[in-house]
Amino acid sequence: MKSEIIQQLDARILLLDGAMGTMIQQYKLTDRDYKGNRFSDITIELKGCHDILSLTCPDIIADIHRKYLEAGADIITTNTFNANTISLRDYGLEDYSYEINLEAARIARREADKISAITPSRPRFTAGTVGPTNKTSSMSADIMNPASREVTFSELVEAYKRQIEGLIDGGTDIILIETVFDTLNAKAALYAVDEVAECRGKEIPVMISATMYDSSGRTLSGQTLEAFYTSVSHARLLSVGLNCAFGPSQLLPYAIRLAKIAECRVSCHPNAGLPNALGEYDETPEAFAAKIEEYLKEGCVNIIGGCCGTTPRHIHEISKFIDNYPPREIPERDHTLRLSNLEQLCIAPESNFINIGERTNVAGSAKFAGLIREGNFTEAVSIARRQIEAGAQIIDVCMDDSMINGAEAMQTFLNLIASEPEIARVPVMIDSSDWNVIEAGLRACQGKCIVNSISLKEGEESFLSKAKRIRRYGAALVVMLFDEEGQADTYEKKCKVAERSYRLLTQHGFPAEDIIFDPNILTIATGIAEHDSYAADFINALRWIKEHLPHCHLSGGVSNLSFAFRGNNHIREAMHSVFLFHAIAAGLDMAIVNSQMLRVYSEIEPQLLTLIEDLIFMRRPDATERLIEYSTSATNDIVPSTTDETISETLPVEQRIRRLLLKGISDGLENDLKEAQEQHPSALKIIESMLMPAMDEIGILFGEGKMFLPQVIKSARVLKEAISILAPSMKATHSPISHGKVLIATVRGDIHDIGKNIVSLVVGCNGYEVTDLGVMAEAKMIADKAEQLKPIAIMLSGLITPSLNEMVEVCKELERRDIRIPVIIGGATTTPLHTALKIAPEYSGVVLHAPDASYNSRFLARLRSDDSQLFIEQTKAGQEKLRQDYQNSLSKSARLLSIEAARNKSIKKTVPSPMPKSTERFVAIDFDIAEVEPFINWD
Ligand code: THG
Repeated sequence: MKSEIIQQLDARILLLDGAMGTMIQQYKLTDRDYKGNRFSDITIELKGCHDILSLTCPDIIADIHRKYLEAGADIITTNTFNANTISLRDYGLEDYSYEINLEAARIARREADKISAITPSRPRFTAGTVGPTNKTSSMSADIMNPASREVTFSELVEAYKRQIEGLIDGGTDIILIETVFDTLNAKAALYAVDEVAECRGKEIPVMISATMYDSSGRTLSGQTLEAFYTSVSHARLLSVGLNCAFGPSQLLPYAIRLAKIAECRVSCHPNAGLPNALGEYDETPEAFAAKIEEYLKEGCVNIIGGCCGTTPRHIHEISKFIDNYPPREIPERDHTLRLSNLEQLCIAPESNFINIGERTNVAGSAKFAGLIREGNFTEAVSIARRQIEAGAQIIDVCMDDSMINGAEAMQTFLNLIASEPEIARVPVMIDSSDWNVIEAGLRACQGKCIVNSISLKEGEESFLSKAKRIRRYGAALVVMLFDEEGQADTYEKKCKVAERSYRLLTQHGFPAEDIIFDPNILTIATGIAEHDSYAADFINALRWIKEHLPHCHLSGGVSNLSFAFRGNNHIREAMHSVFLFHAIAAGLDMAIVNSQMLRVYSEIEPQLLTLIEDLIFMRRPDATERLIEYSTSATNDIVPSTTDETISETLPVEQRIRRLLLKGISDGLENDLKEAQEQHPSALKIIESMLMPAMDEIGILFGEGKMFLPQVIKSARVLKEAISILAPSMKATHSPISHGKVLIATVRGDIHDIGKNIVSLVVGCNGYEVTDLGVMAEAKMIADKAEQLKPIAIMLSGLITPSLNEMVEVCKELERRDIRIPVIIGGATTTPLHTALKIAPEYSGVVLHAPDASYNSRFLARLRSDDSQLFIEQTKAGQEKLRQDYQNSLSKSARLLSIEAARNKSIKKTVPSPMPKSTERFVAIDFDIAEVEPFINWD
């Protein structure tokens, strides 16, 4: 049976009330009124402590609720924003938290019930307001000590529990966790709700609502909107939303963004504009309501209302049209594994392989262990940074060591990295076999982490109770394949334990996509015959799990594999790359690796490759001996590992540059480029004939899974460096005349800028004044700049698939502002078809697609020329034809499909592919290549 509130939300958009504070101020209450008789002997001033009024002036609070209900509010919010022990302590009133919440909930309940009785078809609801408190748990208030916190997660949970118990006991229908500026505080509130719900034996519907701080679109604690949603999405939310912040117009783009991703209902209750110099809100009820109507037109909300500065008149204006619009529909769940820290990381079936940095592990790195033991956290933090620079997309943090207080070290380390934006960007994997250390870690992260790990080692009860706690903290988890009898070391046992773990977890409501199985990568080539099958068993188990346990994910700790070759990094790196190559093909989604130490699969000497594959796939009984023999033979000494590689000077300069790029090494780059410039005076020729072909090769290797992201990142960094070395001589050869301005940016959500930078350089050399907005440029920022500069063209760049959508958003924003400047689209995932089908229709100006970097200068020349109008018309006509052809092909294939379906009676269901090879892998790197590739016709 659906609850009454769900039935109502299914049917219509619900109207939330407006501000409590603004209304209270109108009563011009004195300190005496606030204190009433009951608190008259308190010496400290209570004026301004609105929450106490529920005890001392209940009639006024009831009066305000009634006014909002009469204005048409469906949900009224209790007067309890600061009624938690932490905020009340400022007034010495912390002991009254429960009572204040209880009474406030009762007042709201009475008023709502009175009106519901009059309008039974329109039942009214009460939401217990839970504010953020006046302290933050994820940032330090002490500049000198970034690891300190003025409030801890556990203190917040206690405070919130008291408040929520009062609200629930007072009969509140919903808990509204609002004005979230620190997601860790909010997660503590969600944790408290869960505990109270369990204790009271009932479900508590929760609305959660964040506030954005500035136009960067982040919360005060630095999270993007997507990262915020991911961090709280574990709670079975009634709604997620936004409130307070700037006025309704400025909040709308964020509400639209949230509506796209939220798998629950969406709410929004903005301020009545921004406060003026006197701290008052000027937005009139009519003007406010007109802006709110935009939300309803966009179809992006299920609950709407007002925050600071709004009054019953504002709410009444909205009530006039609210029923004309249908509520937003909730999208289907897509089973993507979403993680977060300051940013979001999505792991979908078609995603690239994710690498997790292993170096911040006291058990896996003597250096890191030494630093933690001696308390040198500054250096320890820089190890995390270096891994991320080398391409780690998650970091594994482990403090399990007999000489270290694990829980303390975990907390300190995580607190410290939380204040390093470059590190806190990526999600954390909390690696410990000690439950206390895991909890200490979970209490220190505002993002959605991965717990590494739990298993059936101690039986089902302990396994499930840990999983339940982990869920309450909002994390995903790694399940190691162990059971009561020990480690699953054969293929059959791995499959059996995985299936049992999966069944237990999913039956208890744990989402399958948040389960990451680790089938144990064990050491091979130990000389013990039973160990020979470990690698093959792992790989086969991956395939079985992917096929039989829907939506779960797969991981492993790769460096374990090669312990037998400790001290010989060359062999170890090669083993890891070969193993990963095959494991990824079998379905491995992520792995704990040393991101700085991965070799390129195709660069492994053929002889060594054969020896390793013999070993992994047990192709010969003497595989171990042969590899050992190889590793100790003299010939092998001349091939150094990636860590200390130098490149032979005997190779021709093109070859040397190619190898530097391929291996991501910049030592000697400058000299080699100098030498190349002696042979080819044109810097451009060097880019064309040496750098681009090498990047092309990297793109292909990456596409084939023979290179991993960290390696590609290293190569990209060397390419960048090469370009910056060549740039001065390119600029010098060009005249300083200006052909006009252009604006260029990598769009929001995307940080890739190699292609963009090269285009920027090339276009600059062609005599245009380039304004480069860098990466992650918001639509608003691009439009603002375009209005200000009035450039000849706006160039949008993006590497990843989500950038395609973002480009559409940018064009919509330009359209909204009546800008008509030509837009040029470029980047790997972009195509002429997508441009014609999805982007161009949103914009009245022309949208050009540049298949590679050389097109940009050509387009600009055409746009400046006398026949520019013709060029624009031809482009638009070409795009219209593309759209037509596409429509025709669609209807053709639809017909074919229906014939096929009739023949087969049913269309085959798609099974999860055991080979999660994405086209994005190809495309991703192709972009940089495509964009930087042919500079033909350039000068
Ligand atoms: N599965 C899961 N978690 C794991 C593992 C796993 N966590 C720990 C471990 N295994 C993965 N991490 C490492 C880290 C380092 C090394 C191996 C695995 C390693 N270190 C070098 C050595 O010991 O020779 C470097 C030593 C040094 O620099 O001091 O190999 O399987 N879920």
